[in-house]
Amino acid sequence: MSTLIKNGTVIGPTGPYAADVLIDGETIAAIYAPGRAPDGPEVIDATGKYVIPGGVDAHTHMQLPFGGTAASDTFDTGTKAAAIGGTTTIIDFAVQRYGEVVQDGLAAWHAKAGGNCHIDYGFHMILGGVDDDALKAMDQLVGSEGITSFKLFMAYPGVFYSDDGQILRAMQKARDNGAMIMMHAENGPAIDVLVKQALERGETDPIHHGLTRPQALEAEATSRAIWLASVAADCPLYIVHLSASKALEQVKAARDLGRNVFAETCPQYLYLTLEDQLGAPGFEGAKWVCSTPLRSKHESHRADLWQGLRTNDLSVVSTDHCPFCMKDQKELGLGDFSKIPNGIGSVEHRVDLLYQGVVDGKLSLARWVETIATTPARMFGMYPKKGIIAPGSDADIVLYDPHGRTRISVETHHMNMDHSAWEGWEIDGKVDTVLSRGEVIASGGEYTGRAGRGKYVPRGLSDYLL
Ligand code: DUC
Ligand code: ZN
Ligand code: ZN
Ligand code: ZN
Repeated sequence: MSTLIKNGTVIGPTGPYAADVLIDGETIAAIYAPGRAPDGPEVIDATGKYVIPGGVDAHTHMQLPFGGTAASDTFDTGTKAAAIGGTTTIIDFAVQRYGEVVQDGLAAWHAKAGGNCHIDYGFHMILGGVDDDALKAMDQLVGSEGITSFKLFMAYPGVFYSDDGQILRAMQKARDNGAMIMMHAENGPAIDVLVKQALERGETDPIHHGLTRPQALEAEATSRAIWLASVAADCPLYIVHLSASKALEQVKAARDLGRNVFAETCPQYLYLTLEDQLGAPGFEGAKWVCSTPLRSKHESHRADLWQGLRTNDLSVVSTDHCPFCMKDQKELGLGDFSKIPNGIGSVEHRVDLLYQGVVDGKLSLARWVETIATTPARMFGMYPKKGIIAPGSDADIVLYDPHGRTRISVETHHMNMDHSAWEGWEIDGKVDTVLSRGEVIASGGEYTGRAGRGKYVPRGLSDYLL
């Protein structure tokens, strides 16, 4: 079956251009100058709309077991919400727990996601214990499982933490097999000292989560990860959820030296602040507990992050979607902020929130599409199947209405959360129609997809390998 998306403005890597996009089955067949396409196919009229590649969210945690509970979105609820918000591919994180065989961890995540996703998905692998077996498993995952990126944690001692020796060994292996190392860069042992001291002083409410995770400990870990990667012959390194100016300075300095270092940020760090959390009554601040934490509005973090997106020192915007309800989940940390499960859910809103950056003059249209779709696809070996409107690519396409408005609220969102970190926000722009592999799965606010239609995407090596 073929479909023609007509009269729209396609946003490509070099900017906007008027074109008609012909879809044949699951892929894009051709791009025509306006009005030049042959008659025949069913037409979707995109007059007044931007035609952009479906969003690629390279960092989500559906149903992640964490903090004595599990992230509240399943692969079903979370990928449906993503789809409605214009994201047509996610890369979630399979987890190897301490002491577990890496491949067993991966199999568990395939079991959770398989048959339940509304959109296509891939996996990164979190290594919970770098040893000889895990290093061998890295080769196998890169070689035959389509998993070409491995996340390590410098934070969370006793949960996910790797020490510097383990990190170096994993980096050396990644240098050999072409994989990307993704780093949660916060100095966990130092944070744990600050947390213990705060609790001993009776500082138990949610705001102390952020206050015990100062930017120095993000910058130090970022710098250490960059230096360790240099010792591993410049293994490709991707810093996840970068939130702080001084961490960005480390990435920038490395990139200015031509180093193979990349970073992402997330909508929460571009918009929300520690003061939003501080202003919330009682335990409400728990809604904004995530790691890395929100930063103070009195420092230059948000402006610096937007600038980093413009200069490509920040390459990608992903969500780190890791939702927990207040009831029975965030509430685990009543009386002890360190027991609040960490995470904010925004997989449904990333495309819209970043479009607001275009309206506010902080990003060009091309850069918007690059940071939310094209670069994540290229960074993680899904390009050109994903992330671009081009002949041969999957017909994952969003018609975006620049004149629409989006109101974010728990009343209307589709994520399985009993609150929103963005409650009441009204922003410019609106997702109008979403196609995933040629199928219209959302249009005009109506959802028409189904669980199980999303497919696992085995990934290749990063386009950004040196
Ligand atoms: N940060 C979060 O906020 N949640 C899950 C894990 C992480 O690193
Ligand atoms: Zn992390
Ligand atoms: Zn307090
Ligand atoms: Zn994460």
